Amino acid sequence: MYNLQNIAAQFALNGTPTQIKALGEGFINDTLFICIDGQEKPSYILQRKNHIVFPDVPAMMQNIKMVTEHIKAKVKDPLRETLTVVPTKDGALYYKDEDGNFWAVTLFIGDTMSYTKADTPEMAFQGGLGLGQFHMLVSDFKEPLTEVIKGFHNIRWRFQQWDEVIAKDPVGRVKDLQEEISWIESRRVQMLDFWSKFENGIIPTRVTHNDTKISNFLFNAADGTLLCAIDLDTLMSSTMLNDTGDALRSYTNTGEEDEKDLDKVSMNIDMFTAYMKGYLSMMGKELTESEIENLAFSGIYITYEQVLRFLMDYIDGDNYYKIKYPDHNLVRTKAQYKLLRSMEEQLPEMNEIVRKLV
Ligand code: ADP
Ligand code: GN1
Ligand code: MG
Repeated sequence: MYNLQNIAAQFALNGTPTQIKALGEGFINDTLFICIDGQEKPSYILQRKNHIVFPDVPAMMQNIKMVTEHIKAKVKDPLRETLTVVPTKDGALYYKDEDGNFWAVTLFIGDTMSYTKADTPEMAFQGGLGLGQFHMLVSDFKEPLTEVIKGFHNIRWRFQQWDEVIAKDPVGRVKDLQEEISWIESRRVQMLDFWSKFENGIIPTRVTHNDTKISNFLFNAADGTLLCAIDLDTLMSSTMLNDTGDALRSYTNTGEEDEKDLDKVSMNIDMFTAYMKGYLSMMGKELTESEIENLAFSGIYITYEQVLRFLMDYIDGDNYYKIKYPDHNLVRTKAQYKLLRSMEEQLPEMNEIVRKLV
């Protein structure tokens, strides 16, 4: 479909590309790896950045460049402990092809593992450490960052999109989804109340990753320790609670994000404890009281938002997320709702654990 050799040739690669093959499970971009003649392992990651989802890819790449340079100045192994953007031969951070597609290259970080699910509390602990370390590394980053996706975790903005999609009902799915829609509506006020605390400045603004599911982190293959955060497309200024929230949604789930057998889906409190232990060991002293108070709730907030986004995309006719079968977004909605219910039931216990750890 694309002339990948020609695209790769635009970048300042060290050597001649042999294989260029698809990799990864992302829902938004197309991710490939590039092998270089004479090298056994892949050397680069090539991505077609989704310019419908990210309307300003150049600004997004600039965010990534600035933040990764900031991190590189602080870590021991700058080529492994964050992404390295490989420029084009002209020195640009991306290449735009004749069809208007945007492409970017980063160094492939080898001897690593990536996962879609955490299997042990140790993995969750490592995940928490990794996010805590990422937040520490960017805590003194002061340049303004472009808001690459408008209102990404802003539930007020999401409700605006939601109301429009429901009113439009472009593929006639609303009539069969009354129960699912009520899951969203019954929590609307509660979620707006939470977001108001950020809007009012009670919860502070920081540099945040905004897409902290487990597959967006690399683990060291040798010993299972966490190496670094990747998939930096959604770097923005927001609340760190987006990041703990999305990580809890991912690391504590006993099932897959799109599990069909809902009996397999719940929040595992031991994974929660392990994740928080890791995260707070890095960031515990940095957080404000308002952030600490909302740590456990952040999982509920982002899981709720994810239920809304999957359902909204289903109602909209599946335009945003890549799907593997026709009702995939509805399956995702139901699985994430089951997780949300499980988190809601365990919220008092989660809050108690955070208090003890702090
Ligand atoms: P998407 O935006 O589509 O989610 P990601 O940037 O998360 O794409 O990449 C998808 C997968 O590719 C990751 O989960 C990881 O397994 C792998 N990957 C991405 N970048 C690198 C890298 N620099 N080094 C090694 N593996 C990577
Ligand atoms: C998308 O790109 P990827 O697969 O890492 C999405 C996240 C969702 C996630 C759900 C830019 O992440 O917000 O939480 O899918 N990214 C974007 O798994 O919308
Ligand atoms: Mg990803």
